[in-house]
Amino acid sequence: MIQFNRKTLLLATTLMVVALKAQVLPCGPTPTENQLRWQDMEMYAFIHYSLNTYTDQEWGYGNEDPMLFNPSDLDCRQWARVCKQAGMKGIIFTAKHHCGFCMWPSKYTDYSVKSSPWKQGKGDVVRELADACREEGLKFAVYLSPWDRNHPQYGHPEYVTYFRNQLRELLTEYGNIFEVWFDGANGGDGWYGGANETRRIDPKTYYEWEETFRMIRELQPNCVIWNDGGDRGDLRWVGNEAGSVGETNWSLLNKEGNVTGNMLRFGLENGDSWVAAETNTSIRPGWFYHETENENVKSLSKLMDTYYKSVGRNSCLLLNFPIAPNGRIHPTDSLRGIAFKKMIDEVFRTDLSKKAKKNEQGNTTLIEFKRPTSFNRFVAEEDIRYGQRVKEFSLEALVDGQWQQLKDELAENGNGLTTIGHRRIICFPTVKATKLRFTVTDSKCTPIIRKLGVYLAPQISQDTPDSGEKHASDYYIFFGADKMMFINLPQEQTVTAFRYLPPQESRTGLVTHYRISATTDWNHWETLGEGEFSNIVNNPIWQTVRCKPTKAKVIRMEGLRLAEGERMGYNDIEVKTE
Ligand code: FUL
Repeated sequence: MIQFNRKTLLLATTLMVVALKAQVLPCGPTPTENQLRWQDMEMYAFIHYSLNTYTDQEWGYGNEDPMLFNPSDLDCRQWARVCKQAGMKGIIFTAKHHCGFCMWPSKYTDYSVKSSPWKQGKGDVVRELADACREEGLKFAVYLSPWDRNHPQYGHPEYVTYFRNQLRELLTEYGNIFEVWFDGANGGDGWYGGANETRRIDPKTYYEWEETFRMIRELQPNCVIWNDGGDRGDLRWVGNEAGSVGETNWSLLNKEGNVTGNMLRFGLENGDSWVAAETNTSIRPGWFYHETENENVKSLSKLMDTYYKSVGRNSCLLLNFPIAPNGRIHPTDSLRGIAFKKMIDEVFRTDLSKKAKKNEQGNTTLIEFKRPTSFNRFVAEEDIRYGQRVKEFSLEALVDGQWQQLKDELAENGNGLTTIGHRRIICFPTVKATKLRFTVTDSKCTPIIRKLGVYLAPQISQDTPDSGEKHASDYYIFFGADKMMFINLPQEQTVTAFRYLPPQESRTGLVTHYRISATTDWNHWETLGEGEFSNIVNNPIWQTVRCKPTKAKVIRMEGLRLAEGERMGYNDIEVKTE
């Protein structure tokens, strides 16, 4: 194993670089310069903001009125400042979400900020944010939804030209773009210029990605491509929006062929292409702002858990901050984001191995502390320029003269001591040890470890309750049919909202399209709401259907469409009353 020596760091680094250049051959696929630069960013922000912010939706249908876009206090500098202080190195902005509304005055459509009252139609949110990012020293990137529920020609070849024209605007008029994000979501139905119909496309062929990728490489040669569902981009999704990639995480996939859920989560050990994992999640349950979620901003512990399960697992973290209707990041979110960064700094302030003696023999490094030392975090990094090599390692601490095997307490599978890549952080209960032994037990080629570190993370003693929601329903719930359930309230009440938490373990029984009705006499039913639970498959969080205050004794929920299976399911139900 080759390890950099801190005492002769400069000399060693120079020699090492020379030596590596001279002798070290790449082991399997290696990252491009763009992928390396991207991986070093480690954390950057997502910002979701669109007409959805004003309609309290996650997915707009495409017919929402641009007049709704009229923030009183839109301040992109506030977004950039918050993101910077939260440790984010850049911002990816939803220039266009699935509803098709453009946050910049695109030449190619009127469905944009130019048809809104905000700044008398003269505003450009993309411009303001790109400028604010540059002022704060942040990088800037765009999310351009391929699915467009507004566009009349969506599903036809003309739309692909439109999509590329828009992309060209974004890639040529707003300076350097570090990433483009092409979401794979496509629920089929939409407004489509008034057609109000379902349009099915094949994401692999319809968008003709090859040509689009060529254009991106030409216009923004330093940009990385995130693409879900079409041609393989530079980065991959991790298969969930909950904020964790697998503890085993290879930055590899095959160029051709289908990508399964397991491949997204763990990568592919013998994949032929470098496709690193980007972990995306929101600081709140939803991607867009909903007032009902103000109490559910992720706790500090949850954010730290997310950090360990993303950056600490050879991935980058893309953390979303939704914009509130006034045009700013809500104070709870900004304070939590900043606390998150402070906590990361606190945990990794002092590398306890720096004052210890490091001894290397073959694939083993022995760290000898001067005196018994308490620690609970271990960090290892490979020099991924030469490929990802380590398959498995062991970690042992000498406590009171006895060697103890350490393991990753956050691992979902096994002991978690598998791949390393750009950075692996292992969390375990505090041990007080005199020695720590790290051994690479299996690797593809000779491991190149560029850094090892040992830390003592403080306990988070005072924390806000987790973003977990209460499971408090004591209603009597029963099924009238496979796709129809009844909720019997203890007494007649005035209902203002209905909430549904879908099954959490699988997609079976998960309701994507619903109708909710209420009755006081089992005879006359009043519809409280009907529609789609957008993005419920990828992000199975609580769904809220608000309604005009309605008297009810029994509520009926119909599962008009299920993600999978024949019988609707639920994890919890809540009814809000006056
Ligand atoms: C998903 C989209 O459907 C969501 O609305 C959100 O933009 C998220 C980041 O990706 O798949």
